[in-house]
Amino acid sequence: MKWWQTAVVYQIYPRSFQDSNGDGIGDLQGIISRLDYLEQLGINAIWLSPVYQSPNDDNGYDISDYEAIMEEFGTMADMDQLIQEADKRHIKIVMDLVVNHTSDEHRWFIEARKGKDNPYRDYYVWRDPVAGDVPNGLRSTFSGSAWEFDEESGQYYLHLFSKKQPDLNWENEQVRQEVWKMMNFWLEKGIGGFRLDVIDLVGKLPDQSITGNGPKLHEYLQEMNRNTFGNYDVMTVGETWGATPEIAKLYSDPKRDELSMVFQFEHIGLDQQPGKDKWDLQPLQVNELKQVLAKWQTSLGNEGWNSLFWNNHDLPRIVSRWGNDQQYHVESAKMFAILLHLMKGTPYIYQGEEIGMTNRPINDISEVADIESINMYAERLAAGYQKEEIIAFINAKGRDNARTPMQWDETENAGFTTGKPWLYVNDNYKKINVSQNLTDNNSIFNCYKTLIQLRKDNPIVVWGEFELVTDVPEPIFAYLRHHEGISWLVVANFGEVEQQLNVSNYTTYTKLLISNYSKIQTNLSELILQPYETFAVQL
Ligand code: TEU
Ligand code: CA
Repeated sequence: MKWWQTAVVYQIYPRSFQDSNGDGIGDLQGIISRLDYLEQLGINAIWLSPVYQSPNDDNGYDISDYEAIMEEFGTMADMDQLIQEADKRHIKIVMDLVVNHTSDEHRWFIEARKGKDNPYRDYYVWRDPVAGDVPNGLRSTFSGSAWEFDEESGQYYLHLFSKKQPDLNWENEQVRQEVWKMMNFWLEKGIGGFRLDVIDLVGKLPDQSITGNGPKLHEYLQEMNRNTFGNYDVMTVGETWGATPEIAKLYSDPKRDELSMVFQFEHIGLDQQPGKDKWDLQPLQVNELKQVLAKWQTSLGNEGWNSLFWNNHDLPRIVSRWGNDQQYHVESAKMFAILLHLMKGTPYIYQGEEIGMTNRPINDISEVADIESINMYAERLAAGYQKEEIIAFINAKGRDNARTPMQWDETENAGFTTGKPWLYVNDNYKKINVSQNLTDNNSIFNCYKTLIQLRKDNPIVVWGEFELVTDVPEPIFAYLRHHEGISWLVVANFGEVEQQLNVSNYTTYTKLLISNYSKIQTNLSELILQPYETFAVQL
């Protein structure tokens, strides 16, 4: 058994969590001041989005020095203090490791750019023009070609994200050595592990237009494990878009000595038109969601470990996306919490999720901060889309939705800052905030807290076998967990109309574990479920 199998992780996006000095930007001292709150919630680890030195073209995911802290966030002394203060509360700090690319302002790239003979040239991916144009059709996730022309040397460099995020050349052994050295610098500080940004891309073969899951990917990860965290009791979670259960086993089978687990995104893409971009939506089919999540729950066995999440800093808020953030705000937020937290795997809570923070719609592109949305807007405008249409895409899927400042209380700027926040605060902060959640026994926060406690107290939550209940109407998501002769049943009504059903011939139960309605179900063979009604019982 590993500590991270029983843990609950909380993701902090530092820029938007808590400002301590009134400059409108969240910082490390701000996080330290909120550790008691996180301890009260009951989480065991914090995944800290990047805090390294960065020109912030992509909010810290463009790193110019891996061993320095972004000035706006504080100092290395603040970082050391955060690790210590978290440790006092039995909370580990998991660092974000962004090593598919650096910033173009990183010393390595500044050198590399000086010319073909520079010793750092080969740290990055350079190619000659083909017929006076880009080497091939590879596209950047942030719109446009993935190749940027460098006038001085007459070559192109590869950037799968922004042009200020040149891709590192992992085939160069020196690059790998530099990365291991940097990782050990952090491990020696006593961190709790790493979340590995777009790690599926590091084995890329750009000439063959292969980006994800390249042939040497797992070789590199085994080398990384041996040279760095393999020697520590830490957790590692890889961000792997496009992973199937078979691929996830390659990463997380304990026998292979790679990672603890991966983030898979199959469920997250279900409302996207197949083969199209993230902006091109289709309605979610609850049956598909059930199938996909059940498949992941049952297919890893002992050859892998699941991560469980609905939200992160790249995704719209789940309560706005697949729930109802108005009439059934509390009910649907709790439904997502209960459904996910009673599954098998390590749950991740994204800041503000535990109080039901919602998307914040915009009216005009001038309100947008995120490079992904800004670039997409320009590209689709040029392609003939209407402004209103593109704004609707951004309101549905834009990353700023999840990045608005944390709503702490009903004072100005939601208690996030005494200055001008770097990104607008959601207008609903007077209603949706931490202080309100802490005073209300039936709050979303208290639902999360109860779920975390259930996980701590009941091995069935961590280890139990998962079984999907299939003989139910489409909007009902029901499953069983089984462990050492005990069974739990979780039932959720994903819809906004009342549902009548009986589940799997059960009539009674022995214990009600959690529910999001105050009226309690007594007879399992005659259930009448209200909109988003969700409960869990021990049979
Ligand atoms: O995200 C990877 C990634 O592919 C995202 O950009 C994703 O495609 C998009 O947001 C879908 O909604 C990671 C980080 O989580 C993200 O914040 C970074 O921008 C990106 O890598 C580059 O480092
Ligand atoms: Ca600040």
